[in-house]
Amino acid sequence: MKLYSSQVAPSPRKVLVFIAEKNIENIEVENLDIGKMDHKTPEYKKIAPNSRIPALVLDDGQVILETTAICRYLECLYPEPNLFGKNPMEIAEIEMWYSRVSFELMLPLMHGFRHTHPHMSALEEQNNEFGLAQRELAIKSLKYYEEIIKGNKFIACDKFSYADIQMTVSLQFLVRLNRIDINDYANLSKYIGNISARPSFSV
Ligand SMILES: N[C@@H](CCC(=O)N[C@@H](CS)C(=O)NCC(=O)O)C(=O)O
Repeated sequence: MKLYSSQVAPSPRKVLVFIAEKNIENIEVENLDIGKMDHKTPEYKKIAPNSRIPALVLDDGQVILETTAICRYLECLYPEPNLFGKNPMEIAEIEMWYSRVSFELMLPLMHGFRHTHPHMSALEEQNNEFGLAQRELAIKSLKYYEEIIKGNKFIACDKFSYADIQMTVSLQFLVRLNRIDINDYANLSKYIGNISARPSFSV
Protein backbone atom coordinates (compact mmCIF):
# COMPACT_ATOMS: atom_id res chain seq x y z
CA MET A 1 0.00 0.00 0.00
CA LYS A 2 1.08 3.56 -0.60
CA LEU A 3 -0.05 6.64 1.32
CA TYR A 4 0.11 10.06 -0.25
CA SER A 5 0.86 12.38 2.64
CA SER A 6 2.28 15.79 3.44
CA GLN A 7 4.57 16.87 6.25
CA VAL A 8 2.65 20.09 6.90
CA ALA A 9 -1.00 19.01 6.80
CA PRO A 10 -3.25 17.73 9.60
CA SER A 11 -5.38 15.22 7.67
CA PRO A 12 -2.54 12.92 6.55
CA ARG A 13 -0.95 13.30 9.98
CA LYS A 14 -4.05 11.66 11.50
CA VAL A 15 -3.47 8.63 9.26
CA LEU A 16 0.24 8.54 10.13
CA VAL A 17 -0.56 8.56 13.86
CA PHE A 18 -3.18 5.85 13.30
CA ILE A 19 -0.64 3.72 11.40
CA ALA A 20 1.93 4.19 14.18
CA GLU A 21 -0.61 3.23 16.88
CA LYS A 22 -1.22 -0.02 15.03
CA ASN A 23 2.42 -0.63 14.15
CA ILE A 24 1.55 -1.17 10.49
CA GLU A 25 4.76 -1.56 8.53
CA ASN A 26 3.75 -2.30 4.95
CA ILE A 27 2.68 1.18 3.89
CA GLU A 28 5.03 3.25 1.77
CA VAL A 29 4.65 6.99 2.36
CA GLU A 30 5.13 9.61 -0.35
CA ASN A 31 5.14 13.22 0.80
CA LEU A 32 3.66 15.83 -1.50
CA ASP A 33 4.59 19.49 -1.18
CA ILE A 34 1.30 21.39 -0.95
CA GLY A 35 3.15 24.73 -1.21
CA LYS A 36 4.53 23.64 -4.58
CA MET A 37 1.06 22.43 -5.62
CA ASP A 38 2.23 18.80 -5.97
CA HIS A 39 -1.38 17.82 -5.17
CA LYS A 40 -2.73 19.70 -8.21
CA THR A 41 -0.69 17.87 -10.86
CA PRO A 42 -2.53 15.79 -13.50
CA GLU A 43 -0.69 12.70 -12.18
CA TYR A 44 -1.98 13.16 -8.64
CA LYS A 45 -5.46 14.12 -9.86
CA LYS A 46 -5.66 10.69 -11.50
CA ILE A 47 -5.30 9.25 -7.98
CA ALA A 48 -7.27 11.91 -6.08
CA PRO A 49 -9.58 13.84 -8.43
CA ASN A 50 -10.39 16.27 -5.59
CA SER A 51 -6.68 17.17 -5.18
CA ARG A 52 -6.77 16.44 -1.49
CA ILE A 53 -4.35 14.59 0.75
CA PRO A 54 -4.30 11.88 2.13
CA ALA A 55 -4.95 9.15 -0.44
CA LEU A 56 -4.27 5.46 0.13
CA VAL A 57 -3.47 3.38 -2.95
CA LEU A 58 -3.95 -0.36 -2.41
CA ASP A 59 -1.68 -2.97 -3.97
CA ASP A 60 -4.36 -3.73 -6.61
CA GLY A 61 -4.55 -0.04 -7.58
CA GLN A 62 -7.82 0.79 -5.83
CA VAL A 63 -7.80 4.17 -4.11
CA ILE A 64 -9.31 5.27 -0.79
CA LEU A 65 -9.71 9.01 -0.20
CA GLU A 66 -10.77 10.68 3.06
CA THR A 67 -8.85 10.36 6.30
CA THR A 68 -11.54 8.53 8.25
CA ALA A 69 -12.33 6.12 5.39
CA ILE A 70 -8.63 5.23 5.21
CA CYS A 71 -8.43 4.68 8.97
CA ARG A 72 -11.61 2.59 9.00
CA TYR A 73 -10.17 0.40 6.23
CA LEU A 74 -6.94 -0.06 8.18
CA GLU A 75 -8.91 -0.85 11.36
CA CYS A 76 -10.60 -3.72 9.47
CA LEU A 77 -7.23 -5.07 8.32
CA TYR A 78 -5.50 -4.49 11.66
CA PRO A 79 -8.18 -4.66 14.39
CA GLU A 80 -5.75 -4.34 17.31
CA PRO A 81 -5.31 -2.09 19.10
CA ASN A 82 -8.94 -1.14 18.63
CA LEU A 83 -9.42 2.57 17.87
CA PHE A 84 -13.05 2.77 16.68
CA GLY A 85 -14.79 0.88 19.51
CA LYS A 86 -15.41 -2.77 20.38
CA ASN A 87 -19.09 -2.91 21.30
CA PRO A 88 -22.19 -1.02 20.14
CA MET A 89 -21.99 1.65 22.84
CA GLU A 90 -18.23 2.24 22.38
CA ILE A 91 -18.64 2.45 18.62
CA ALA A 92 -21.48 4.95 19.01
CA GLU A 93 -19.64 7.04 21.59
CA ILE A 94 -16.42 7.26 19.57
CA GLU A 95 -18.37 8.13 16.42
CA MET A 96 -20.37 10.72 18.37
CA TRP A 97 -17.30 12.48 19.73
CA TYR A 98 -15.48 12.23 16.40
CA SER A 99 -18.46 13.97 14.73
CA ARG A 100 -18.96 16.53 17.46
CA VAL A 101 -15.26 17.45 17.51
CA SER A 102 -15.26 17.64 13.70
CA PHE A 103 -18.29 19.90 13.40
CA GLU A 104 -18.13 21.93 16.60
CA LEU A 105 -14.39 22.44 16.92
CA MET A 106 -12.42 21.50 13.83
CA LEU A 107 -14.63 23.05 11.14
CA PRO A 108 -14.80 26.58 12.57
CA LEU A 109 -11.06 26.46 13.30
CA MET A 110 -10.40 25.24 9.76
CA HIS A 111 -12.56 27.94 8.13
CA GLY A 112 -11.05 30.57 10.43
CA PHE A 113 -7.61 29.57 9.16
CA ARG A 114 -8.40 28.93 5.51
CA HIS A 115 -10.37 32.16 5.04
CA THR A 116 -8.06 34.57 6.85
CA HIS A 117 -4.48 33.29 6.67
CA PRO A 118 -2.34 34.80 3.87
CA HIS A 119 -0.71 31.40 3.20
CA MET A 120 -4.08 29.97 2.17
CA SER A 121 -4.90 32.57 -0.48
CA ALA A 122 -3.56 30.34 -3.25
CA LEU A 123 -5.75 27.41 -2.17
CA GLU A 124 -8.98 29.04 -1.01
CA GLU A 125 -11.38 31.64 -2.41
CA GLN A 126 -11.07 33.58 0.79
CA ASN A 127 -13.94 35.39 2.49
CA ASN A 128 -12.31 37.28 5.33
CA GLU A 129 -15.58 38.22 7.05
CA PHE A 130 -16.72 34.58 7.07
CA GLY A 131 -13.29 33.50 8.34
CA LEU A 132 -13.35 35.98 11.24
CA ALA A 133 -16.90 34.92 12.21
CA GLN A 134 -15.79 31.27 12.17
CA ARG A 135 -12.80 32.17 14.33
CA GLU A 136 -15.17 33.71 16.89
CA LEU A 137 -17.28 30.55 16.78
CA ALA A 138 -14.13 28.47 17.29
CA ILE A 139 -13.24 30.49 20.40
CA LYS A 140 -16.72 29.79 21.83
CA SER A 141 -16.21 26.10 21.09
CA LEU A 142 -12.78 26.06 22.70
CA LYS A 143 -14.31 27.51 25.88
CA TYR A 144 -17.04 24.86 25.75
CA TYR A 145 -14.56 21.99 25.20
CA GLU A 146 -12.33 23.40 27.94
CA GLU A 147 -15.14 22.39 30.34
CA ILE A 148 -15.97 19.10 28.60
CA ILE A 149 -12.39 17.82 28.79
CA LYS A 150 -11.81 18.94 32.40
CA GLY A 151 -10.49 15.99 34.42
CA ASN A 152 -10.65 13.61 31.42
CA LYS A 153 -7.69 11.95 29.77
CA PHE A 154 -9.67 10.98 26.66
CA ILE A 155 -12.60 12.50 24.78
CA ALA A 156 -14.56 9.21 24.43
CA CYS A 157 -15.07 6.02 26.43
CA ASP A 158 -12.26 6.65 28.90
CA LYS A 159 -9.81 5.06 26.44
CA PHE A 160 -7.63 6.26 23.58
CA SER A 161 -9.50 6.25 20.28
CA TYR A 162 -9.69 7.72 16.80
CA ALA A 163 -11.69 10.62 18.31
CA ASP A 164 -8.58 11.62 20.30
CA ILE A 165 -6.49 11.58 17.13
CA GLN A 166 -9.06 13.81 15.42
CA MET A 167 -9.23 16.21 18.34
CA THR A 168 -5.53 16.44 19.19
CA VAL A 169 -4.11 16.72 15.67
CA SER A 170 -6.78 19.26 14.69
CA LEU A 171 -6.10 21.42 17.74
CA GLN A 172 -2.32 21.13 17.40
CA PHE A 173 -2.45 22.49 13.86
CA LEU A 174 -5.40 24.81 13.74
CA VAL A 175 -5.45 26.71 17.05
CA ARG A 176 -2.07 28.32 16.41
CA LEU A 177 -2.93 29.08 12.78
CA ASN A 178 -5.95 31.06 14.05
CA ARG A 179 -3.56 33.11 16.22
CA ILE A 180 -5.12 31.65 19.37
CA ASP A 181 -2.91 30.65 22.32
CA ILE A 182 -3.81 27.15 23.56
CA ASN A 183 -2.13 28.00 26.89
CA ASP A 184 -5.18 30.15 27.62
CA TYR A 185 -7.10 26.85 27.85
CA ALA A 186 -5.46 24.95 30.71
CA ASN A 187 -7.60 21.78 30.52
CA LEU A 188 -7.27 21.47 26.75
CA SER A 189 -3.52 22.09 26.98
CA LYS A 190 -3.17 19.31 29.57
CA TYR A 191 -5.26 16.95 27.43
CA ILE A 192 -3.23 17.68 24.27
CA GLY A 193 0.01 17.29 26.26
CA ASN A 194 -1.04 13.83 27.50
CA ILE A 195 -2.26 12.56 24.14
CA SER A 196 0.64 13.93 22.13
CA ALA A 197 3.14 12.33 24.53
CA ARG A 198 2.16 8.98 23.01
CA PRO A 199 4.99 7.52 20.84
CA SER A 200 2.65 7.50 17.80
CA PHE A 201 2.58 11.30 17.88
CA SER A 202 6.32 11.51 17.26
CA VAL A 203 5.83 10.51 13.60
N1 LIG B 1 -12.14 15.57 4.10
C1 LIG B 1 -10.78 15.30 3.71
C2 LIG B 1 -9.99 16.62 3.76
C3 LIG B 1 -8.61 16.45 3.20
C4 LIG B 1 -7.92 17.80 3.08
O1 LIG B 1 -8.55 18.85 2.99
N2 LIG B 1 -6.60 17.76 3.11
C5 LIG B 1 -5.86 18.98 3.00
C6 LIG B 1 -4.59 18.84 3.78
S1 LIG B 1 -4.96 18.71 5.51
C7 LIG B 1 -5.53 19.25 1.55
O2 LIG B 1 -5.36 18.32 0.80
N3 LIG B 1 -5.45 20.52 1.18
C8 LIG B 1 -5.12 20.91 -0.13
C9 LIG B 1 -5.97 22.04 -0.63
O3 LIG B 1 -6.73 22.63 0.13
O4 LIG B 1 -5.84 22.36 -1.82
C10 LIG B 1 -10.15 14.25 4.63
O5 LIG B 1 -10.62 14.14 5.77
O6 LIG B 1 -9.24 13.54 4.21
